[in-house]
Amino acid sequence: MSNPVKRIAAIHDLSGFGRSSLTVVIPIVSTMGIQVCPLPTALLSTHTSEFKNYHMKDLTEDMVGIINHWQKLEIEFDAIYSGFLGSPGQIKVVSKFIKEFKTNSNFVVVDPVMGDDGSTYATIGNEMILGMRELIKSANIITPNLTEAAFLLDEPQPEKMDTDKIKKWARRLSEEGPSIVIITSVPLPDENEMTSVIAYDRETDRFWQVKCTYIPAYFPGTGDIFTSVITGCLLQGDSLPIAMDRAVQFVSLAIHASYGHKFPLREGVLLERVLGSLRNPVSMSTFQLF
Ligand code: PXL
Repeated sequence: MSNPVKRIAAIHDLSGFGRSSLTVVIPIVSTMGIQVCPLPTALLSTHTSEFKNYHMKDLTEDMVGIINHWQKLEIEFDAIYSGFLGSPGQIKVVSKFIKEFKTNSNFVVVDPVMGDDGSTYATIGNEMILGMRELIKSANIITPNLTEAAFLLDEPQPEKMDTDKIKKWARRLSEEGPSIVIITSVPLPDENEMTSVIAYDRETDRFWQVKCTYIPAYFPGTGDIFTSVITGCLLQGDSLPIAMDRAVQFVSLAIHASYGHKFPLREGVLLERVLGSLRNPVSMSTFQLF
């Protein structure tokens, strides 16, 4: 019997303040009509970007207890979606969870949350990077930003990106396991005011690109917002390029709705002001074959 509404397991931290991870994943995926079952990886007072002296508790042991109970209940998920992980040891727990809950009819999205803008987040060391390189092997879809793609491929952080190089990177990441690789924050060589998202779909051997205006403001949590919308769209039956378009448009809308206000960027985008737009049908798309 299929679930009356689609259901995902969401493996992310719960950061109380700052609009990232579970505090954005749950409202976004729920608004898109999909049930979210959180498997929290860590409990934090805030996310780790631009906040100091935050409280953090690793929840690896609790994860094992939750997974054991879910197995006894024989819960089935339509997708498994992981993001920020609390410690290297936890990556093994997540891999085991994926092995046990992956079926022929669901899919696994791994957002290899490790850093942005050329550097890692405060809690991400070399062991976490090595662990993420392993974890992406069990994913169907991965959504690194350009910084994370470089860490996954053990490449130096790029200053510039050309079409050939980004295509090679996406193919190489796909060879590790995921059949769909979506890379965000890819600069465009000749267009300074624009940025882009590119995707490679191994089954069709096609590349897709969505361009958008670059806004010079770093709001933490936008990567989580992006991948939450992608996951929701694919579960709703959208094609990959339409899912990319909707995710780019939603993140852009959230940033635009926030940018003109005067509040610290570290508090994240004003998600609550734009969440309802996820219920609108797709009315515009700008994707291109690439
Ligand atoms: O948005 C990614 C993210 C998730 N979780 C925690 C973070 C960050 C980014 O800073 O610190 C705890």
